[in-house]
Amino acid sequence: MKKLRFGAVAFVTALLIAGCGEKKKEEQTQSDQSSAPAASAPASTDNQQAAATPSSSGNGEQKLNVYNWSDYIGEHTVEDFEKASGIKVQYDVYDSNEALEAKLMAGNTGYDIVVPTGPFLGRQINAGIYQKIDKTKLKNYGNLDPLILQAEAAFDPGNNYAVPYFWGTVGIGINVDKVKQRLGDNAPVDSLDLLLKPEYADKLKDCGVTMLDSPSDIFPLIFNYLGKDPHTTSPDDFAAAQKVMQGIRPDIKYFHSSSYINDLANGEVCAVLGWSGDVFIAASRAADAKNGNNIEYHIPKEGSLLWVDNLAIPKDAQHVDNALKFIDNLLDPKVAAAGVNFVTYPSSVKLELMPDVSPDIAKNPGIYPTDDVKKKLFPDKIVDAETERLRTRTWTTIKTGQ
Ligand code: N2P
Repeated sequence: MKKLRFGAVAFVTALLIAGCGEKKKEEQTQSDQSSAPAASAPASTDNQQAAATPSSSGNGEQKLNVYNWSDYIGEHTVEDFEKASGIKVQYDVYDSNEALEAKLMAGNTGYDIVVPTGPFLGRQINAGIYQKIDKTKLKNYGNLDPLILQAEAAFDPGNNYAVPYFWGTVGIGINVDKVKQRLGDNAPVDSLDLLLKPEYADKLKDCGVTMLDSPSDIFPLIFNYLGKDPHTTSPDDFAAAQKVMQGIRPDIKYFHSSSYINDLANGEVCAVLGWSGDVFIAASRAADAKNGNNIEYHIPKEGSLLWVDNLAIPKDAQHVDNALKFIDNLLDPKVAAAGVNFVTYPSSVKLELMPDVSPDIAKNPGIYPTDDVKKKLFPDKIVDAETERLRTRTWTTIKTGQ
């Protein structure tokens, strides 16, 4: 398989110390956490969240407006922080870097904290939309894994503008019984063949195949699968990826980046290309519901993308001190461990500082990949504007089934 480039080696090496499993959690209802006042700027929520317009008035206000990925924080983290700090948190969620970026570039979001993935963070830093993090106000900063900091420095030189949060991989989530019923016991469940080859995908169509609606996650995987540089910018390579996707497009029930969690848990879909922790959340929900759906996650044997999401403070944030308090709280080992146990993503806080992380999670190679698996992972990379346009155009063509 592929040539790991420079950064990749450093990045993967960087994460060799991290370790991880499977979990038990109740369904997250972050919408319940957002209470939200009224006022000026922000925004709405992109998904299932009740829209609200948080206030973003002046300094000293006991408020904080957070915009995070859905299913991406400990069950009680927000309410515990509110109780301890007296700060009222307006908490909204999204499930797409592209959607977040569009909002951020338009400006005046009213948000004090957002959580972009590495390459998006890098591009947004270059666009000048973030303020530097005052690390002197983060007493827990030293808890961060230095190798993850080093990896994120590829996007944020000096780690000046962001604090790494959770990280993970892109992989295959399956309903074991439904897939094996259709493809037999030797189904290639750890290979992208399962989803990208019509001979398999056609047979899974009736039980539901889905993919992330995230070109920045899917294209690198397909390029890598095809033996190309995961971050190729070649139009011919995009055409080749498009051809692969068009071959299985009729088998895809939908492209969406959060609905698949519950659909997988409930047996509405049987094979997904999704994010690691999200598939484990689906597994936990199915187990909690005792609905007989046995969900597994597999990092593709062909290799996968290892990504890191980062906490950042927009330049026009109105509650910077509160944002720093919230970020510092997320870096507290107990809070971070509760987050890991609930969302089943590895934290950027050093694992050895979090004895509260469930051993099932810490030892689960689908969550904390083993050293061998890490060798197959490659890092994210910023794409140039022209490639971004090509990527978006190709993705739209694929999704619309043209
Ligand atoms: C959380 C998904 C976050 C992963 N549900 C995207 N980087």
